Amino acid sequence: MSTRSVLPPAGAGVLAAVAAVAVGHLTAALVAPAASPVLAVGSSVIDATPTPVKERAVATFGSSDKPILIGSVLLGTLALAAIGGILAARRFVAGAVLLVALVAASGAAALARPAADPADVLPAIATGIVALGVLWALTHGLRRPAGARGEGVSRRAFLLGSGAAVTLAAIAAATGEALIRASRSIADITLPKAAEPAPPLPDGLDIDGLSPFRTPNEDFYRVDINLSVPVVDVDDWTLTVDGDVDNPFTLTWGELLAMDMIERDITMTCVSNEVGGSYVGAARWLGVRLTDLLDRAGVGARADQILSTAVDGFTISTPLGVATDGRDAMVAVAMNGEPLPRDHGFPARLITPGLYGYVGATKWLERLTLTTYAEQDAYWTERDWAVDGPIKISTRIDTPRGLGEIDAGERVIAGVAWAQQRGIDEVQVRIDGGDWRPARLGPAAGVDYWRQWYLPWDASPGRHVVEARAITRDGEVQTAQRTSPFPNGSSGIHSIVVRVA
Ligand SMILES: Nc1nc2c(c(=O)[nH]1)N[C@H]1C(S)=C(S)[C@@H](COP(=O)(O)O)O[C@H]1N2
Ligand SMILES: [Mo]
Repeated sequence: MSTRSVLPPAGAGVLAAVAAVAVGHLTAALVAPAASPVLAVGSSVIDATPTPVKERAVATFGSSDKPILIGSVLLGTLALAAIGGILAARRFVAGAVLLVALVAASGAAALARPAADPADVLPAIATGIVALGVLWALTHGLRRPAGARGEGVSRRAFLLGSGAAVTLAAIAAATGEALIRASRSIADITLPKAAEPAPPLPDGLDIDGLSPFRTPNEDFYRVDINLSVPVVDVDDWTLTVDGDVDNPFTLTWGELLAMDMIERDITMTCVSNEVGGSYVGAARWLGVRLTDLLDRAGVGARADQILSTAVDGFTISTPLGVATDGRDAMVAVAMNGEPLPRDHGFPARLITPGLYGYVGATKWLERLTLTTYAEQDAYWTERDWAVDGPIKISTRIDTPRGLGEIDAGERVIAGVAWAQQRGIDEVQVRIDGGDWRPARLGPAAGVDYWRQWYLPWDASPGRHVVEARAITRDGEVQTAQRTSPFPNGSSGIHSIVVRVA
């Protein structure tokens, strides 16, 4: 075989490997970054390397030991893939077997990692499919039809195919890398201990169909204007407090984490939540008390709002007087014991108990500017939403489901009620317009947290109207009044119709 006839197939093998490794990297970014083919092989090389050799390598290469290792694995792979390409040009199966063996090695390496799970083999599978597909296309698939002038793959088809493979590789690798960088920074975070921990959350009621007392992060409602969630690397992130302050300052992620942390159980709600709706969730938040940050900056006399800005430029304004009236407003970094999920504002967000999210819960926070309403508008206030959004007293019937059908007999009506900053003192239930009867309450976890409730019900066949309302600790009885969700939140008696068979 001449050099000329060897080079294109060798190149085909290399391109197949590059595209495949890139797609494997992207797949790994989605399942388990460490299962990325080259990284997985690299890690098992590290694991298999005797400690003295490792130490030698570190001594020789210093902190570039990892890039050098990864580079060597990649070069070795490409060399073998080139041989695979040459073999494949003669007999496709021969080359394919070599590539599959390489891919299998990466899959085995991924699965051999401590804490590996079966899904970690997916990057290897994706790698294998792309490797074989590109190899086939460049060595056989693009061949001229039998009988056409010339033979083999035309130069033009080969170049087009190669271009496509390189483009695929570049896009997949870049996307995968961006995802991994961000997810790695979340996984690596060690949360500080709270200087002011919350008491243990009491065991809530465990009733079929009733919201759990604490909403798991993955079930927490998400409301924002973002099509794609900002991906923030904490190494590039800072929090600035500026505007009408004596000492504007900027904190790095590490500096923020070094501040005293408070831990609080707070129920959040969206102003767009309709009576009975699902835009409400209850979580344990860990963060820096907002007033600690403001005191450090020294707020000037003119400011009447805190304008907070997210990394994507979105803004929220929070009334300064409300945020600093003694409630536990904070810049939160953790939710239910984990760093904030990206959907919920990683790495830091504002939480203002008692205010709807649009005026107090800025996600992906990066700046707090002390200013005035006269001077500056935020995203929603510009759109004429109320500047102050205190959460209204609310009750929701979780079970039975509205418009649902249940069997007659001993049933339970159950739900949640919240009136942040005020607390729930009583929940009452009324069936078919009869008397309001007190429901039994679940445990309390402070005025900012919702309360579960339930009432046993001997359900008779037929169609029934079930209503629930709450009474706050300061004696306000929820009324049937139902205001429009915009601009300042709906409140009203949750009323459902149930068919009992
Ligand atoms: N950066 C940013 N923060 C935001 C929003 C947004 O669109 N962008 N939406 C707000 C609204 S309207 C609500 S109700 C809460 C919702 O927070 P969650 O998605 O974590 O439940 O976030 C608030 N913070
Ligand atoms: Mo909201």
